[in-house]
Amino acid sequence: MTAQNTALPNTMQVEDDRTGLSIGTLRRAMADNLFYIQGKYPDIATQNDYYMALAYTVRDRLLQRWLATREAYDGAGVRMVCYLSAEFLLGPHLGNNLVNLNIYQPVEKAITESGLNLDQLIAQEEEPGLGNGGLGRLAACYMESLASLEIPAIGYGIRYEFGIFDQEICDGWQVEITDKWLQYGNPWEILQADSAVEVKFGGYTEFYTTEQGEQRVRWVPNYALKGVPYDTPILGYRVNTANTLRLWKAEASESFNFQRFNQGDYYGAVNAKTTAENLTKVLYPNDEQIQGKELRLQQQYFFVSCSLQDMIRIHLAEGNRLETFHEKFTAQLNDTHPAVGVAELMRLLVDEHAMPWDTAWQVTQKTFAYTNHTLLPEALEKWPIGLFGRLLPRHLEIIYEINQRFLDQVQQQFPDDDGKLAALSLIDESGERYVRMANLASVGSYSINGVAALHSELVKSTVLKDFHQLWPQKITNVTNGVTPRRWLVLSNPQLAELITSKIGNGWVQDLDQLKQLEALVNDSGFCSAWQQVKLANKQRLAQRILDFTGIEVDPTSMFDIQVKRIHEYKRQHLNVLHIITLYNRLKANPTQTMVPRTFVFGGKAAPGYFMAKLMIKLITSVGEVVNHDPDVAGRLKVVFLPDYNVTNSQPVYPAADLSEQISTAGKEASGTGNMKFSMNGALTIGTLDGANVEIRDAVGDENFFLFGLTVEDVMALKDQGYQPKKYYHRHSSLQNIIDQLSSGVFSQGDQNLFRPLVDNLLYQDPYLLLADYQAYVECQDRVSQAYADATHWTRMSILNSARMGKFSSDRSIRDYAKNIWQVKPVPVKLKEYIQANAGLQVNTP
Ligand code: 26Q
Repeated sequence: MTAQNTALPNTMQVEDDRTGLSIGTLRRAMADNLFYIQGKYPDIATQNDYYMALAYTVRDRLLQRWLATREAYDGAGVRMVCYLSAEFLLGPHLGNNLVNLNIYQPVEKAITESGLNLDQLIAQEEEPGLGNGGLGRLAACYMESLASLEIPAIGYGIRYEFGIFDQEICDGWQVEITDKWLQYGNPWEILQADSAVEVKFGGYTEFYTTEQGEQRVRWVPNYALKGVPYDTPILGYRVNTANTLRLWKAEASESFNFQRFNQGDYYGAVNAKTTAENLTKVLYPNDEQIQGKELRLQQQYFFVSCSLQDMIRIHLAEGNRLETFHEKFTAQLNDTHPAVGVAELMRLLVDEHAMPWDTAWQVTQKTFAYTNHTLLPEALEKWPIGLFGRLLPRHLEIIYEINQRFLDQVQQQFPDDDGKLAALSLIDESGERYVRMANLASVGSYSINGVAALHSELVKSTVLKDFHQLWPQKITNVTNGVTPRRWLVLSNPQLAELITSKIGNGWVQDLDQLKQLEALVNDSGFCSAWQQVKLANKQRLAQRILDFTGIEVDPTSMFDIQVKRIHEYKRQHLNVLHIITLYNRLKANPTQTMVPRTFVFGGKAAPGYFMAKLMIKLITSVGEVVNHDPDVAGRLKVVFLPDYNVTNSQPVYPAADLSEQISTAGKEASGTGNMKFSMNGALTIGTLDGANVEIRDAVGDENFFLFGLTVEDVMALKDQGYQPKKYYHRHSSLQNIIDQLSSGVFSQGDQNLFRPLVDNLLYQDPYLLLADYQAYVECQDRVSQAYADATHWTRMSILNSARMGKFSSDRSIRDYAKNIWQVKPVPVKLKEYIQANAGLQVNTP
């Protein structure tokens, strides 16, 4: 038995009937919960009933830690991190909580002894898909690391009734299905009806004079909603810290709309309720068509206003003055989605708490910090002034006021530089007028960061160039990271055990310790154990592929995997060009030797993003041809795994040999999947983009397959006038592929199906696929050669894992804590449940 397997958890300081962690106590708790919560005897219980019983059993243990955590923070008087994010892509809770509570093995034993299967129960959980992709998943990793590092933190977001859509593949096309994650109930959340707040919308503003004779502004809104918080405890790894994720649900505000009731308009009042609840109904997909959607701005303002009101309430309840607000809270803006918070905090302080403007502005600027996740100009958020002013009239005034004072200051520093003023202004006045959310976030924050070294440099030199010149200290870098608890211990238990058997389990909390594996790369026993784990993981994924798609794949072939949102800049279609290249080689010479490969794709396309959906059809269509061609003889398989989400991704990373990170240089801010692959021993084929640059630095050039244009090359090529057609004429194999796509070779003779894609490549190719094609194929040939030498490949695989310490989200959070937030850990002691409940008393909320 390895250290990780020890049955007695080290957090178990207290054993009692309600919260104990021994097998006997856990079994009894499960039986009780099946009876008292699900209302079932074992003989009629379903798998889902057992899942729920287990989930509540685990939740009881979380709650004990969660309450202890709140008590520890109450008196501590320390600064708390508030992570404001429109998305938290948590993934399923059960397995992760078992790992972090250190009761995975005892629970597995208890479940097995009861004749059940833990994996099956874990698979019952519907994941909360409250995010689109990287940004939302990053928020989830950060919440886990904050708790693991015992840092006082609260995550604030939206409790969407429908998360990211489920994806089905029909006839090779994506079909979107509503995500009904709440339909069987959510055992991990706790409604906190007492802490509901009111949020106002619309209407107008007016001046009034106070009794003291001061002129003030009053916002007379059109309607108001109620924000109701649902809390989910986020437990750290083997600590007692369980922080809070507080997600807001919109409901009708009875108090505001009471006139309706008084007038007897019962149906009108009920109607208002349905309208109100629409606000948090659905997560918006990260779509090109989204610009200017009113409901999206309502969502953003709603959750930010709820959260800031909540923070102010906590602050005042602890007997503090609002002048010290920033000493007790720092609010991290996860991209610009919560940036309206800058104006909202000003409004709350100035209008509702009568603070002088200058003081309020100082507090505000010392409260917020902003993380930028994108350089794509089309992805920078801006709101038409008309829409903004109709929904948030007072906030628009406040933004104008902030802008005026800010630009006055700029003008003093850079007299007569109208270009600079126009670039820095919070208002885009180049055509139709817009509020620029990145500028609002930048002006209102004490720190701005990018998410990888290269990205942060590009933020300084492109999107926020003028801000960087104005405030050279303000923009910094915090390279993203991922939590090794979910992405190694939970997803790849066999590899985790192998590692722990050699170096102990300290690496789970201190990922740099994986370095010790370097000493083992020449240990043949260790290398073959490493290979066996990889093979077993590939066999498991092969089985899932068969179950999900009906396609049989060879677990000994190279698993070449690209999983991420489907987007032109991520270039899944470049990967396809390579697949067709190999296919054509086999067609030309069926007897040639070739390293067998299984190409796996997964990812969702935004419902309104036509080209991305066509890319999915391209992948599945090429698969149809390649997978069934007798000349290929099974040496190439192409698979599209439907419904890529956190749950479905967990078996993918451990099974990868090759990780595809092939975005056009300068377009992928960081990437985080790249880190998950490498940690699990996959080698990367990638461009010098996002965190790939740092991953390559860490693992060594010789353990990374680099290809393609650099950011500078891309800029130079575009400057000189890029002509994709030239590359088409230059490389006959490329020409051949493009012609095959046009002539219907992969679309059953349909010459129109892929025309939009082909025309885009030939005449625009904004992401430079054709320019990078040759280098990519040559690099892939080097990959195949390397793979043929299994011993060498295994060494490179081990070195990738061994050198990934930097990419733990613990390191990212330590960077934020030290360089940005200035916060320190607060350890939490457990209290005995019985003792904590010795007497009952009634408190006012
Ligand atoms: C915006 C307006 C309206 C509706 C939706 C959106 C929206 C939603 C989500 C815009 C963007 C997103 C998500 C962006 C995202 O995931 N970015 C990724 O962030 C990761 C974490 O930093 C990086 O690793 C990726 O490189 C970056 O693409």
